[in-house]
Amino acid sequence: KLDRGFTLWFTGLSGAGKTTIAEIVEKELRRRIGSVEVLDGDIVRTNLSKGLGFSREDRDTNVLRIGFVANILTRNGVGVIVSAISPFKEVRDQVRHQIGEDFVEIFVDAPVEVCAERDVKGLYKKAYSGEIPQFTGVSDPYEPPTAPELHIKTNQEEPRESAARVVALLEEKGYL
Ligand code: GGZ
Repeated sequence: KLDRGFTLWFTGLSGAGKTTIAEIVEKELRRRIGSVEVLDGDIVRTNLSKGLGFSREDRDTNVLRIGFVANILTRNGVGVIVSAISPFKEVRDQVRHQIGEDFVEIFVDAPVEVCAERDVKGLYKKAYSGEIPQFTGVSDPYEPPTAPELHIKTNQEEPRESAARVVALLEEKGYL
């Protein structure tokens, strides 16, 4: 069991690799600690944030809801893994402030060209054609973190290496 909870907050473009890395980290954490919860933006949008769109206001609402739940869980000794684009710095910092020192921000960074090249779900094609408006990195802003606890460049290392660096950081911080 954990003495202290934490929130690992993965931020970055669609297709940068947030969910892939988060899934590997989740497996490792489940092996090592009792209580782990995952909050993925894509999934939260089908329940807690159902009906929200992609305006700045709706994205901020979505991110604050995720932050609210993450905070409650963190205070109760859970290891929380969030993966959400969370493109706006101001609201990410608001969540950081709420959760305090147990907030661990991880910038999952890949150039938009690389994400568009991967185009796992075919969303970039639709974004560039205009079929999907307000698409982050294409027709909507992404504000990178200025001082993340970890900066991962997914076009320069494998998901397993990235996940190992996340776990090492948690060890360093005394969570594991
Ligand atoms: C960005 C979009 C958009 C637009 C649909 N912009 O990579 P995905 O596909 O599977 O996950 C993305 C998800 C974005 O949800 P988040 O909750 O992470 O976003 S935010 O933090 O900004 O609230 C993407 C898909 O939905 N998607 N339309 N216009 N991503």
